[in-house]
Amino acid sequence: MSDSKPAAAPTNKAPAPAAKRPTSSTSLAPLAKYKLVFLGDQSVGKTSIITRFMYDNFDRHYQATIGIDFLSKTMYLEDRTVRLQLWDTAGQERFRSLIPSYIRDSSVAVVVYDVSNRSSFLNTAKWVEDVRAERGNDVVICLVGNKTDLGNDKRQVSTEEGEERATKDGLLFMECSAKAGYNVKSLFRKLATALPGTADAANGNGANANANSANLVDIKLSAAPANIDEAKSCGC
Ligand SMILES: Nc1nc2c(ncn2[C@@H]2O[C@H](COP(=O)(O)OP(=O)(O)OP(=O)(O)O)[C@@H](O)[C@H]2O)c(=O)[nH]1
Ligand SMILES: [Mg+2]
Repeated sequence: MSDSKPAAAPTNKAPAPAAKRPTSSTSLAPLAKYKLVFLGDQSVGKTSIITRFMYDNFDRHYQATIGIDFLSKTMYLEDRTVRLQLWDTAGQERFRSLIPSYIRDSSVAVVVYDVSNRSSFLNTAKWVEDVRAERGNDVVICLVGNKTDLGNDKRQVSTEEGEERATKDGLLFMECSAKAGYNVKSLFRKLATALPGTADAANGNGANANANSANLVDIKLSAAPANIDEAKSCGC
């Protein structure tokens, strides 16, 4: 039995010199960081999408984001590992002046609307305009219709209309439900796939670079089939 092996006797031997230990310079390579900013009207579900992705849970009680929240997550993709820095902005009008500097510093903008609220969809034009004004075409923009769980009777924006709008404006498109956990992981996989190949721009030292590292949370995503979250039932 393996536990019959005698315990190692205490020794006064000095540890092997560091120079003789195996080293791997590649393991010290910095992780590519990408900044993603979440935009959209009040209450469309920006925080809920992020919370579903980070912690796989959902809170049906609305707690408005005050100012800007920051979270970070490491994603293990097939060919590389990336750290996503998620900037969750407040949809409330009174915080609007804070947002441009976060857009300026992000390589991805996620513009969210509520499929049961037509005006939130129409207002995405303004959010996309704000992103283009700060970043031109040097940015990935994804249009996201949230709250698909509400069903067709509550819907005010069809999937086709959302898709059409995204195609016309050169945006990625996805519908999801933070509540049901539908398409949320797929959304982040889509965003990760669309990230620029180099992290240089995203590693810049702009207005957002001084985020408190105490807020960083690394969660390992296990490899999952593309549609794993689509079949998940609502756990709320
Ligand atoms: N039915 C349904 N409700 C949702 C969904 N996502 C969010 N909600 C609810 O919508 C409300 C607003 O969600 P939040 O995630 O706080 O919205 P937000 O966009 O972050 O709002 P601000 O921080 O004010 O900009 C909350 O009551 C959520 O529970 C969803 O997918 N389906
Ligand atoms: Mg919020």
